[in-house]
Amino acid sequence: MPTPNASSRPRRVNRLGLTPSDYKGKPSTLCKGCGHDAISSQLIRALFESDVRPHQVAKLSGIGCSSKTPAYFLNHSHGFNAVHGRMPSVATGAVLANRQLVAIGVSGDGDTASIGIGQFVHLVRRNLPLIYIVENNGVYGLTKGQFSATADEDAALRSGEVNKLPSIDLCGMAIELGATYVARSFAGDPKQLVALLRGALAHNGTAVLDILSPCVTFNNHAGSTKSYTWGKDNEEPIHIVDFVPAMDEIEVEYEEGTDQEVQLHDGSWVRLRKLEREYDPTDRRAARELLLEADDNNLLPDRAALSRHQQAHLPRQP
Ligand SMILES: Cc1ncc(C[n+]2csc(CCOP(=O)(O)OP(=O)(O)O)c2C)c(N)n1
Ligand code: SF4
Ligand SMILES: [Mg+2]
Repeated sequence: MPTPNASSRPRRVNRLGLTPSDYKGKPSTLCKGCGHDAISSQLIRALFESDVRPHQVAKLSGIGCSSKTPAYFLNHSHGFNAVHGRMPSVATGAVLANRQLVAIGVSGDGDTASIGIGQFVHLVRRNLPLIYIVENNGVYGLTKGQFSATADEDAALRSGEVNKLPSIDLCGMAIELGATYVARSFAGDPKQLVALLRGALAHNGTAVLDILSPCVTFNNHAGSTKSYTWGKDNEEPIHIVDFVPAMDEIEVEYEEGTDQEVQLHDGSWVRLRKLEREYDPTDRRAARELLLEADDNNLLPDRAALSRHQQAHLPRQP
């Protein structure tokens, strides 16, 4: 059987008719393998899958490698790169000035837990509608890898220097401050990350996402507690996270003996036929004839299309 080539494959579009490429940004200038780039990729996916209108998004950040990342997703949106640790004030102004904005703040552990801690605290306390992403690598990546305030006690730098200060747990702090959506994830867990980002996009209030995001240049070695290996070895999911968007129930009303086409939430169509009142449900032969007639009239689902749909949507068998 001939396999469809790339050009004959249908373009993947969301409910706005946009493709994943419409959610991309400029090429990244970060180190190859940096956790921050993995987070940007999952943001692109989550925004596409949640049908977010790019022009309604405001991307806000401070200073750091993490704070550079808004340039690497959503080319067609608004953006403001604030002073180090001051993203929350700029975000507060933006969401108060325009209530329609989808505000996404991207920060680092230095930007949030060190210089910006006061701003973070007040933003969370106010529960402003903003997705607050902390790309947490335990170091100041941009200024060559000094410990930040989220570095774990006894974690070591590559140079051998050991952190003797207790770390600040941003999730614990956000919960203490009354935050309404708090999650911790890992840049190396795309499935969990997309679900959490989609949940954050649907949330009304501050959504704090503390994401372990390894710095491959300064903090990805054996003594680090923010490396890819550490993340993989110590990830203990509390839940299997998934996101199911809230949709209105679809209702139809039509006459007996007639057809009705109904559009589903994913944009696809289904044709319904209501049988006539005189139809006898105990007559096996009549039932088979009805199905054959429907098949002759191309009213049954196209088997090839159904099989393609199942392959694309059903979970793989173990
Ligand atoms: C007021 C001010 N103080 C210090 C700096 C220097 N500086 C730039 S980025 C940075 C830390 C960035 O660390 P983090 O927020 O964790 O981001 P990362 O680079 O690790 O992603 C520092 C201290 C600055 N730009 N401005
Ligand atoms: S220095 Fe670290 S945080 Fe910065 S881009 Fe490189 S790997 Fe990423
Ligand atoms: Mg950092």
